[in-house]
Amino acid sequence: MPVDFIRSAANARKSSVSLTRRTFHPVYLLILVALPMVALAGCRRSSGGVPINGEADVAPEVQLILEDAGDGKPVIGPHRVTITLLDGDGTPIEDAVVSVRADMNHAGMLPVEAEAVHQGDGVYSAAFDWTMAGDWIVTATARLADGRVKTTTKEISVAAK
Ligand SMILES: [Cu+2]
Repeated sequence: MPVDFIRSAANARKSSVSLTRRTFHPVYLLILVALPMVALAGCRRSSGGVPINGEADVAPEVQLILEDAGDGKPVIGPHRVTITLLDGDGTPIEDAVVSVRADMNHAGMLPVEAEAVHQGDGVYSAAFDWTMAGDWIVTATARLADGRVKTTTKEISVAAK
């Protein structure tokens, strides 16, 4: 009986040791895998895709065309995007307040924000600086004269100089 007890205690000890050994490694692996995922999730939440300033698109008939104003090869530094606003029958909307925000697709970056200026014929232009090479999510938000909001996002890849 005492021998059995000692044996089973020894076995229990053995198995708990091997258990710790077995769980030790995967836990670290899990942390290694989970950390970047958490960082990515935080980044997605803080960057584009969804209405960035919490404003939903409530003007489905309005067309908002967001374009890179350059030669299609944006590089780090000063930059412009063009926003064209048309109503349901294609008439330019000239009295909207249009703002642009750009977030990088990774965490830890400050967004870049700019107000767009109307150039005529429903075309608005916004100037800002790309502060880093990489993938940016640009959100254009137009507040229409009737108070409704039209918003869209576009991904723009910026190269180093
Ligand atoms: Cu960045």
